[in-house]
Amino acid sequence: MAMRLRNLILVLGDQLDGNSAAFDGFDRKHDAVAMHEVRQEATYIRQHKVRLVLFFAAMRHFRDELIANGINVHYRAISDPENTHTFPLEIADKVRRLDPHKLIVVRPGDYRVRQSIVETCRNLGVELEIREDRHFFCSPDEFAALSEGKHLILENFYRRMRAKHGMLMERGKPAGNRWNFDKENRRPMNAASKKMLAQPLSFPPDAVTREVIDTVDQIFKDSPGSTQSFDYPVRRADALRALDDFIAHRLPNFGAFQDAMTVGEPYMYHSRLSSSLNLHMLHPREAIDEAVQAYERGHATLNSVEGFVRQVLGWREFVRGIYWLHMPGYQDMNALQAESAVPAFYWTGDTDMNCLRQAARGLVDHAYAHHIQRLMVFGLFSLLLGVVPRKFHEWHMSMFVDSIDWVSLPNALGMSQYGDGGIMGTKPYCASGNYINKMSDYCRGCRYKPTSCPVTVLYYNFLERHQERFQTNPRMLFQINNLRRLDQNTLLRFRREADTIREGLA
Ligand code: DLZ
Ligand code: SF4
Repeated sequence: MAMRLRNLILVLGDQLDGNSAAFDGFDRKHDAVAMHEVRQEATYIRQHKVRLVLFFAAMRHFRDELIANGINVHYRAISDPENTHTFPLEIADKVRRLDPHKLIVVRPGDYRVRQSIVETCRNLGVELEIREDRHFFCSPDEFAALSEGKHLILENFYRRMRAKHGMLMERGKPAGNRWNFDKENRRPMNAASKKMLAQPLSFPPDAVTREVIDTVDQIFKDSPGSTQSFDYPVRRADALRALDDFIAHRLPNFGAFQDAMTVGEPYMYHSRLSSSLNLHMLHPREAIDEAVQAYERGHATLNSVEGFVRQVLGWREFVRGIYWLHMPGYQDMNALQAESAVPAFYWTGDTDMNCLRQAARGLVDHAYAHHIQRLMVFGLFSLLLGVVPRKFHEWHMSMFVDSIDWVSLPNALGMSQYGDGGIMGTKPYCASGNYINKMSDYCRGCRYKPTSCPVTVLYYNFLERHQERFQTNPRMLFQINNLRRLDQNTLLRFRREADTIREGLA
């Protein structure tokens, strides 16, 4: 009689870490791993081809590493004719064939997926153990405890994380005696700094990835984007090389130019590590440790290193905490009662507004835009236009190589669209075209002027539409007062122009 399997470890596409809690106590003789490429995950929202290639290629490389380590992997490829293409049916098939005592999974990064696995195991009558994810510094329980009875804000959370984990701390105090170097991190690019830019290391596809590219081009030919310039890391060894490359060549200028944007440069001084981190090929501790060492040996300044640590140890952990604290209600929040759809040019870049065209071009080519393009170009325009926050999040999930529900929802719906009414941030990130003009060279190549372009028109219209709500918010007072200085004719003109812009984009 065949022996029953002891534990079947389910590894999801964003859990590619051989040291994850899923493998604690793993016994090669009695346990096995199951991984599934399924159409359900590729089509529940349409997805950029680069994103699909990244997930499938990284999953296959991880599978190969596990097999090389003597681990028994039951892998279902997307092109397998027997593929049922959903997690529930694939799990049911494995449970029927392998008859495991128990299924083990690390907490999925998507509430929807977690619910589906819980329900599937309940229906099948198989025991399920969900293990906490060691990839993160702060567990959902710890975050909930920190939030108990108060509105936890990023700055306080971040300081706690720094102190608790001893990151950039010197004798109990923050390095440099300051927690925050944001003021030094707002330099716009100029010709000289543009010349210094070093492009991130490129990882040309190997045979495994090339096969995935062919499959994606065949099966998902109607998906957005193109696979042509795919060059993301898909193996842990490459993710580590990408980290070294960032530390050596871009971290030193990361801080100063953190908020800058410039024509034709999708990456600038940003790390381009988010896809490797979010698929768990890289641990955030590795990234933070290397950055801190770069500061300690004098290779990078404190404002750069602190800015990077703030993103990884502060912001990234904070958004995940917010996600698990507020799901499932969070995804439908729409505090400003926005009603518009995502503009069609968000998928193509086909617009005469240069800021949006530049950001969308990088997106169509690489499934990537850096943080400030996401927040202050795409996010800003959607906020001002009044796009339904969940729709904006779904577009962000579709088009970005690094988006997983836990990270996209609080960033897109919450921080950028103010859909949560102030849980993530105390004020909406709204600004006029003048902000984009200050932080980029986009306006120079635009047919509009920043003082009267659609961004500015929609900005004043946004303030006017929501002034009652924001006039009591001290952080918005300056902007509301500026609005009130405009004469009635100008306001009326902006109102009419805003209506015309909305109609044109509907
Ligand atoms: C994004 C994605 C895609 C495109 N495909 C798969 C897949 O085929 N199999 C899989 O296990 N995961 C995939 N993912 C990631 C999931 O959509 C989702 O983000 C994770 O399961 C959450 O932990
Ligand atoms: Fe964007 Fe306005 Fe500047 Fe044109 S002028 S690039 S629309 S901010």
